[in-house]
Amino acid sequence: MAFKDLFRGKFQDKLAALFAPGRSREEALAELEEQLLLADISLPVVERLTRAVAGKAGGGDAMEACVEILRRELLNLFPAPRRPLDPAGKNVLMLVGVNGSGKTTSAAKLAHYFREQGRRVLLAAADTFRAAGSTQLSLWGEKLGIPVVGGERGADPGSVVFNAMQSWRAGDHDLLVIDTAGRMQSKENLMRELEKLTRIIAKIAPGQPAETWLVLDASTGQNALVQAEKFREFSGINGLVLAKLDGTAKGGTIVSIAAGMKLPVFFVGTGETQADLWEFSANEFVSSLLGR
Ligand SMILES: Nc1nc2c(ncn2[C@@H]2O[C@H](COP(=O)(O)OP(=O)(O)OP(=O)(O)O)[C@@H](O)[C@H]2O)c(=O)[nH]1
Ligand SMILES: [Mg+2]
Repeated sequence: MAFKDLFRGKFQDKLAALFAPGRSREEALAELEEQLLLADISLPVVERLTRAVAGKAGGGDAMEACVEILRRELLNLFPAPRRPLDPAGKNVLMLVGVNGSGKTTSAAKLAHYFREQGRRVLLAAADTFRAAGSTQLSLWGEKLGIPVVGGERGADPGSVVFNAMQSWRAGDHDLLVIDTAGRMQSKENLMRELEKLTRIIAKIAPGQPAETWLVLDASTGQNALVQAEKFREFSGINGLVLAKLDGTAKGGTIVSIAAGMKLPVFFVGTGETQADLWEFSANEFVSSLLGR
């Protein structure tokens, strides 16, 4: 499924009915508020959006005017875009997140994506916690023809990261993509482990990881903000990957996170194969949400 088609026919049909002729202004605004909340946009953001639209609702061509105000306000919520990973540089990208959010799949997809862009990519399977954690990424590596540094189950993830950093530094790779074990943001000891991984990386290569991205399941809803805050505290995340966007009508999570955390969304995942990864564009996303 193409990224721009993800939300087609979901939110915008409701939007069309909202400002139909004959509706009262109060009715339309109350319903807009409800629809935005149902799309999983957080209450403060919804209030801000409806306030902006409130000035315009009612009257003949109100619909178009409202949509344009909504578009402008939604776009304003996103932080200014930044290009991740200087193509000429030698970089480390680490993926973190709660259990099952889509890290391993995203690591494989991203490795594939950047390899297609001409980068020489190395993968590190630093999930030694789950029995299948390292195997899963190794299988991806075989399928994609990308080397993977792994470790035995129960091994110290720090040692996997250390080994991968050595290969990356010594070898022909310019991008190291590190997959980490899933962890609940409330588990302090596991969060400390992440802090340790970051320290190991920075010690070997100051300034790295250049990117640490939180992989979020797109259907997470408001808990995403809590996750983002904790992972930022322990691993200094500076970007987001939104996985499983194909399984949800609730793209609103993206809006809430963007507004709340001021974190750029770099990629979205829309399926289980390496092709199901899209570079995120706030413009395309908002157009898709509004259906125009
Ligand atoms: N439909 C869909 N499924 C996805 C997507 N990304 C991942 N999945 C599936 O979601 C499940 C979990 O994905 P993983 O990549 O293993 O998640 P993880 O974060 O590595 O999980 P842990 O390592 O256990 O924390 C798998 O069955 C994936 O195939 C996506 O964008 N769309
Ligand atoms: Mg995993």
